[in-house]
Amino acid sequence: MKYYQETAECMPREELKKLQDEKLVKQIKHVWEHVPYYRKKMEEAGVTPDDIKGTDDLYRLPFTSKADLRDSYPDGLLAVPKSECVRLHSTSGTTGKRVLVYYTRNDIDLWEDCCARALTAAGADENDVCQVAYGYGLFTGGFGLHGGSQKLGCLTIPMSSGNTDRQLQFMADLGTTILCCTPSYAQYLAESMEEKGAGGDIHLKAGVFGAEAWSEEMRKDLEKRLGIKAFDIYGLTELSGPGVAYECEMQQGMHINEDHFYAETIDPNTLEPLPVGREGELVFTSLDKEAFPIIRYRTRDICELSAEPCACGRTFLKMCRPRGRSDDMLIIRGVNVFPSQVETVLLDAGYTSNYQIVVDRVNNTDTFEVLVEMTPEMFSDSLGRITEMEKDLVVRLKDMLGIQAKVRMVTPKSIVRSEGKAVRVIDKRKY
Ligand code: DLL
Repeated sequence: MKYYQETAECMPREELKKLQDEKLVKQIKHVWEHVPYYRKKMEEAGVTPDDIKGTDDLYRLPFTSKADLRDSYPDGLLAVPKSECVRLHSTSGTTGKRVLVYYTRNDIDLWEDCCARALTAAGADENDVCQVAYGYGLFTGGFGLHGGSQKLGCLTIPMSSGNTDRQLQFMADLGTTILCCTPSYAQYLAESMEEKGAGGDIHLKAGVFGAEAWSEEMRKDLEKRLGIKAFDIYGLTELSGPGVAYECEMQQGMHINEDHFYAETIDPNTLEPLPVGREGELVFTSLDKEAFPIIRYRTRDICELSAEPCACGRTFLKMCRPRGRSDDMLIIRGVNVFPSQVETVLLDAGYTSNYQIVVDRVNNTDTFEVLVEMTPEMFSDSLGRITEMEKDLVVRLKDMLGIQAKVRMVTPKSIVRSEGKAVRVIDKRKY
């Protein structure tokens, strides 16, 4: 546990607060002096750096939204000369213009430190072989975990995502002990491993899975099928990437790297800060980023924070698994539906997380269909039972969501597998 003891993770909370206050004061001065966009927003809100003495004054600062970041494309929020930057990553841009995020050498160091902490919390050390099967490239997953793993001294295998046969081959031949990828890709790897009967040659001990919402039921499923302990890791490009928060061996929420990121939850409608323990939208402020500092960034992720002391000894606040993004939330016939709720129902009923939600609007009414893939065993003894299975799921989904879904069983392997973030929702409605 050498790495973990050398970091701020177990700092007494009063000391941590002092550190956060000091860092915040500096960070605000930094953006005021170097990012005209932030300075203008602060001036409009009637705030100057002198008003910010610590995190208790944070509520006075304006929020930053994804739209602010997009408007500043390609480098409007850059706080240092480009010559001091050594890396760039970007969001996927599926819902609009990409957001470009820049890093100085220190920013990379800070980020890798966060990821090294996450791997340590999952039980990794220099004796481990860590296979990084998140995508490498503009996406932050691959490079983030890669840097953390290398910093920790693990033998790091930069596999990137895809080429599933080679992933399994390397796990067996190189004795991989830690697997890092999205939970949906882990599920695909587990499925392929079972099909090939390769389980006997693979000796994983832990998985560090994140980048998308996944449920407790999916954790249990992955742990059983891969013979591992599965740990959650959270992060977003705008803050640097993975490692903003991570699970420890207690597996009861993710510790936030609070010496680098200050977390708040707000009511997404009134924008008022909420007390710790109340569910709301997560908002983050970076405390020591150089190239791309970010102030009160609205993540759209809905979750709650917890100050319960953790048996692992870490003093950092924890966040629960995000229920999903507020912009992933579907409103179907006036009811809020998170894909993660559908997943929970399916896994509880013995299905896998290979499903797809299709929403449309016919005659001014929303239609809500869930395509559920049968496992090969279910398929072989499903003769005459399909209607029964569908009816059972309709009842279970109604219990969970409060609305009626149409359920359609589909044959094994008919839902496209994902090597990165899974696409679970097809919303055909025209707004
Ligand atoms: O997904 C960074 C990352 C890479 C995190 C690898 C963990 C592991 P983005 O592509 O910018 O960055 O997407 C960020 O993904 O706002 C959440 O909605 C979602 N997300 C990330 N981690 C989790 C998680 C990376 N553990 C967005 N659980 C975030 C649920 C997650 N959602």
